[in-house]
Amino acid sequence: PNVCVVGLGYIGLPTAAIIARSGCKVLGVDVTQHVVDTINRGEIHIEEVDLDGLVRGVVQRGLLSASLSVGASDVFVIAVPTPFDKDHQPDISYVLAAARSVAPVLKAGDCIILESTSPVGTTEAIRDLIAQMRPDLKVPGLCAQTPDISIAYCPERVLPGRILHELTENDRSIGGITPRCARKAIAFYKLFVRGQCIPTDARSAEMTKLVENAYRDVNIAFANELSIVADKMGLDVWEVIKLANRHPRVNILSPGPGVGGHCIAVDPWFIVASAPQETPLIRTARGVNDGKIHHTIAKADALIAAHPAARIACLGLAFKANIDDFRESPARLVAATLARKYGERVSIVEPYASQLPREFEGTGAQAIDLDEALEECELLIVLVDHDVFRHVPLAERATKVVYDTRGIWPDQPKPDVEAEGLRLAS
Ligand code: SAJ
Repeated sequence: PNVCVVGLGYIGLPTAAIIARSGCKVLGVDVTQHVVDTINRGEIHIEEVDLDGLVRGVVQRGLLSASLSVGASDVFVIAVPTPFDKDHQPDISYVLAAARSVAPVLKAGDCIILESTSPVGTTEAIRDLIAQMRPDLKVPGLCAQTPDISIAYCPERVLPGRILHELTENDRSIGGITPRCARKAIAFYKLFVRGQCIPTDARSAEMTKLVENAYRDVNIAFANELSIVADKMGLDVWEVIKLANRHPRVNILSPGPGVGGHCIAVDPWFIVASAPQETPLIRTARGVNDGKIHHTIAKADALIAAHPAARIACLGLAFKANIDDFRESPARLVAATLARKYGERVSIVEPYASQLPREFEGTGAQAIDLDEALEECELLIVLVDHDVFRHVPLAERATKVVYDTRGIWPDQPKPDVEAEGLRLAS
């Protein structure tokens, strides 16, 4: 089939490239001219392992091209952002705009697939929009006869840094507006997915996606709460978690400076927005994870106060290990707050950034490399578990004062809790 992928971001572009690699002719659509031009040159505007070579190859072979406007196709994949507003209400306007752009070129036999994380009911909203804009087409679920088109929801569930691998290997839930729609969508995904494609209805698939990320958020919140309790008790949370996880049915996740990224900190709110009274746990988990950022700052403050002459290195700005994605990053927030407070005493080490983000301008904080930090700074605050940090041998950090929010250096000599001011911060 000819395929049109609407939205060429972190999900849409890798998806478009993988579909093209399977031999389909793919038109990628984006609202940004720069993105369209970059891809048509065979280059990419985002960082993801191996994506550059893949895109270059499929563009050169004429299988992938980009455009500002949607064209006639057999399958339409929508992968646009679904942000939330300041009251945590989901905003599906980009999804509806994408559907609106697809409607005029639809023909009998076509299939529309939504991949964007969306509140329950969004796929039906697309269906209703198409029915309204194209009264000449029989749409699924609204007519007794065999429909002309298929509409399905198929959430992505790939992990940044492993997107190309997970796009093909992960199982997929494929929710049709009707069972026939699910079968049509599965036939399409089978072209490039090696994992199982499991049919369901659209609303269940929408909820499944939200539940996956809410599950992770709640479990990280448990770990983060434990870390705050352990600080209060003067315990090493990593030691406690390591021991507890030896139980055959316990698997506690890792505490950190908070939860970042564009999914886990966002998607739980979509469930809360649909059922505000019924979601105390999910809402509390969000609060615990956001609160962990402030706990981290307070604990760093206490440590810095206890070492008034120490030069401070913040290790990492990314929202998680080994990626160059700094959006919605708790590490970045903590580091920027410390930079504002302590100015020139603060240095930032981020091997994945070519320059410091704007909010560091004028603070006096400097970007330095890891070697400089190990030579010049007495106080190290580990904010991201990048492998390059993890691999620093004990000999190079044994004499440092360390606040390791990620637990990457279990062999670090334990600080004297009272003397370092750690207990004060809890
Ligand atoms: N984090 C912790 N402790 C942990 C695990 C993660 O603090 O034990 C933090 C990370 O440091 C990061 C945040 O959570 O700040 C999120 O990182 P992540 O690796 O858990 O997830 P994402 O946001 O990169 O990708 C998630 C994945 N969802 C699940 O694992 C359930 C991915 O499969 C989804 O496709 C993606 O969200 C998405 O697009 O929804």
